[in-house]
Amino acid sequence: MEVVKVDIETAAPLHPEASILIIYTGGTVGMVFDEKEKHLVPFNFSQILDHVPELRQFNYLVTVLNIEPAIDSSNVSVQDWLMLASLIEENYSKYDGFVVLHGTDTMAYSASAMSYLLENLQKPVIFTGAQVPIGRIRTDARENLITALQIAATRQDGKSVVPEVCIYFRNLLLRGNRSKKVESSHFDAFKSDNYPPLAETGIDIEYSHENILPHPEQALIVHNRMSDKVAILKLFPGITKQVVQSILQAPDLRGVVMETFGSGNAPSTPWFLELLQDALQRGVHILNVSQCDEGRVIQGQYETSKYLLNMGVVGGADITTEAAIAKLMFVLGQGLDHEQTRMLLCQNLRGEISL
Ligand code: ASN
Repeated sequence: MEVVKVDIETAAPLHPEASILIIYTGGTVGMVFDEKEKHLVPFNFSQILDHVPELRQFNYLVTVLNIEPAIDSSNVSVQDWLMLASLIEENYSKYDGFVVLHGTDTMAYSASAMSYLLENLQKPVIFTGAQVPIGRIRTDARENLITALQIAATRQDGKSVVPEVCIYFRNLLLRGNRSKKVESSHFDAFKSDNYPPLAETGIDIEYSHENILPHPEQALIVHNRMSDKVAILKLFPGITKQVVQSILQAPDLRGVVMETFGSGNAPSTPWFLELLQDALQRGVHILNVSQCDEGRVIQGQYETSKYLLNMGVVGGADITTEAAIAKLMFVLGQGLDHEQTRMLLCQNLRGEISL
């Protein structure tokens, strides 16, 4: 993998309003139609002004870091997340804000992962992308990119207005670790059902300051470890012992996001309880996340979740599955003992849950 730097000629003022780093990772946003091959191919980002000539009007200094080869976001890996976090670390003092162009399919996972890796973030890291490639007339890439740049550049009293990892898409600025991709064809691809938007855009960009995380006092800490010894176990009526066993007894497993029903309920069949108990006794952490997009896990509300609480399954409150798996990978990567790991899993680390 290679990182190629391209400086973009915007209005190039002597006194720029802000300096922004765009990191182009891949995804539909950066595609054009290859007439010869008859399929979508990544375009060379040095030509971005041909596709978004409006960038010339900005009083910002804009630099693009192009990740080559571009990543279709279905291929994004833990290594890519760590690389992205270290690129932001290396460039943190040089820029006022960061825009990450990323495929939409796994953007909510990547934004969640980044929220954990970048602790005490004081500057915006805005993920965006597109449903229609930048080279097409009806693309949504242009509007998404332009507004993401404006949000990344917005400051008040010398401080960034949104010191968070966010997703900006269509007309919503959402906290990254509260977001989900909910649409594969319409332009309003992301939702955050359990947390209000941080801003909505129309004629103006209207920030909901009360929903935005406060500026941290401490300096940025960039973490560089995550564990991939994790799994997601999605329950469904009729799930068999073999399926649950194959997940909970996977070699080296350290953590499981268990997607349960309603407010955190699961079957109470003896073989299921025994498999859970066995995994917990082997030190596997189990994080209970609801399959419902709204509401929260309340272990103990029903009999079918009370035993989970008693066994030591961690209630995930209103966390999304995307944020839960990223949190598990992050927390397990920290090399803490069992109890400390469990405590971190219960805590609200980056605004991902309401307690
Ligand atoms: N397959 C693409 C991706 O996630 C979809 C997109 O960006 N709209 O990389």
